[in-house]
Amino acid sequence: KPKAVLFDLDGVIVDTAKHHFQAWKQLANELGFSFTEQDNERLKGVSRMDSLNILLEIGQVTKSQSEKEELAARKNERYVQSISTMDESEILPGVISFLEELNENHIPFALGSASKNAPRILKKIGLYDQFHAIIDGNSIANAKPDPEVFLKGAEALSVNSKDCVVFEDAQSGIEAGKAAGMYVVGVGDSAILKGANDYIQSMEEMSLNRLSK
Ligand code: G16
Ligand code: MG
Repeated sequence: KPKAVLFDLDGVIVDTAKHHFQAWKQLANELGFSFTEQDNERLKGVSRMDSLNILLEIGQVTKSQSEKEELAARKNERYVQSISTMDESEILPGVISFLEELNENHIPFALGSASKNAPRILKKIGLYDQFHAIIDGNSIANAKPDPEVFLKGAEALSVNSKDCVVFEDAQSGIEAGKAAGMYVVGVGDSAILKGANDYIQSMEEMSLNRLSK
């Protein structure tokens, strides 16, 4: 049984990838190139500025630092606009009942997200007060696959890394969890996500009983 659980946000608790995708796609189109859903896979779990750098590389476009800051801000404004109507109906299946099971068993849980918008999103879906700690893009210096986000989560919950379970839908996040010395559950396809300890297609498949085995 784990002593603490760390959740990624985008792709695990809520599906924000589609909103990120639309905002990045619009930016790419304005810069004169196309951006596909397959391209978008490379941005999952990656910080905003690193995502922009990947996008510019795909379009083979070079920009100065100040131009990049303007482009990242423009993308974020649209993203924030697009998630403004989000509510609890967008919480992914199985999340609420698993959080209830953790509460019943007095197992604390924290958020470990690359997103600077994480607190805003948690408030929108009504889960902000549930988390015992929130480590997000504002609280870390090193983005996933660096383990910092999850190490800080374990520290905030006063639990050893080896007693933590991480839920992640991105390759960079799985690597971050493994580098932190944690047990990592990949949410998604094991053919795409490499190196996790266990795989589920959705949180509906998760239970403390499964983790105890
Ligand atoms: C998320 C997404 C990424 C996004 C990043 C930064 O991370 O998966 O696609 O680029 O946050 O988001 P923002 O621009 O809101 O700061 P995670 O770690 O929650 O999956
Ligand atoms: Mg994610």
